[in-house]
Amino acid sequence: MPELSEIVNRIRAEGRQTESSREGVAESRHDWDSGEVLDLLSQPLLELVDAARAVHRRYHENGEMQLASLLSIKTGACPEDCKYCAQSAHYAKTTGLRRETLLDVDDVLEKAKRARDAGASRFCMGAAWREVKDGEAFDSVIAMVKGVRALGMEACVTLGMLSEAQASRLAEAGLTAYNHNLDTSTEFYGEIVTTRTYQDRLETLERVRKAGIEVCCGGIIGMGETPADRARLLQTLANLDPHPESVPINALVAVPGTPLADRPPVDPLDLVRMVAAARILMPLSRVRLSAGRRELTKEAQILCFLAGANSIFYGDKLLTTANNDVSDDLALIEEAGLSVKPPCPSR
Ligand code: SAM
Ligand code: DTB
Ligand code: SF4
Repeated sequence: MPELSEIVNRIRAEGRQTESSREGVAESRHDWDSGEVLDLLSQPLLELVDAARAVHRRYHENGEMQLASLLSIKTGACPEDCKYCAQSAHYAKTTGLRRETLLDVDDVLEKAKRARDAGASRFCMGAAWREVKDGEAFDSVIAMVKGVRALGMEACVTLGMLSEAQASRLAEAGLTAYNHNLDTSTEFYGEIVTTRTYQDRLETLERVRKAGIEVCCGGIIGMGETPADRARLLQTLANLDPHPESVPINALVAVPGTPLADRPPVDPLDLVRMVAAARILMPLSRVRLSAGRRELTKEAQILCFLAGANSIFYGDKLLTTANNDVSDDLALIEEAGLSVKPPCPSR
């Protein structure tokens, strides 16, 4: 007779599926129609959370929370007109945001090291660019990616649109993931951004995928979209094949001076619904509870974790706005009985 502990260990090992193993996931589909997704989002809350929890336990049994630190490496004066964004040049007069030049590589790596020492396993660098231009600045970003990887962290960048050749250079530098959000539904997109199209976004995502870089793609709620728009965003994400490896779910941070400054706050339970639906639709993806977390109570955050969020932005700043306090975050993770995902040098 085997020891009880052996049996328990064996059951655990059998039940455990790593996030990189994408075989045999019964729930993994890429043919959702928008009605199905809207039905899912509209389920009674506890039933939706229950269903998401079941998927989450099946594929993310280890209760690990990814801590991703975010740094704006190039702030402000962006030529795009995204209505939610503090960094658009179009609203600079009213936001008063100062334009900054690209940070030095050493400065960025020092910040990455500090984030790693505080427990972050991923370092995400954002630039307020419409697209990447070849030259000195992109060479510096390549050096930042190599440096972050050398620290044993996952590296993510979000730099706007990319060419195939630029995606390949990032892949060669060891970039783990590229963040490029679809933000909302294709139908509502034109109300939020007029300087590029949804198709432009999808094409960059294809180039990222083709270069062998993980895709980080999600959206924002609270911009005036309807439940149907939220469903369409989730449908588009879930029908990408393969699914994005990470899916950031942001609640609008209503930045004074932007056209969306006066939007009413998001109902935290709507965030729970988005997280739960994303978990069900993309069982293996890392669902990141992203911007807007500062407005949530501990209880609302824990409900999001229960519904399948297994990543957060960690550090006192997002790009230009404040984020939750790091010691509060660590206390919350401990209180919820979760553990912090260790760095994974092989990725
Ligand atoms: N310029 C690049 C781009 O647009 O892809 C990278 C930086 S951009 C700030 C990254 C993402 O942050 C946006 O796509 C959007 O989803 C999110 N974001 C920006 N401002 C936000 C805000 N005020 N509230 C919530 N999410 C926001
Ligand atoms: C994402 O989905 N959210 C992050 C990251 N990707 C780059 C950005 C949030 C920005 C929040 C507003 C700000 O700090 O300016
Ligand atoms: Fe520029 Fe990105 Fe902000 Fe849009 S979201 S204005 S592209 S920095």
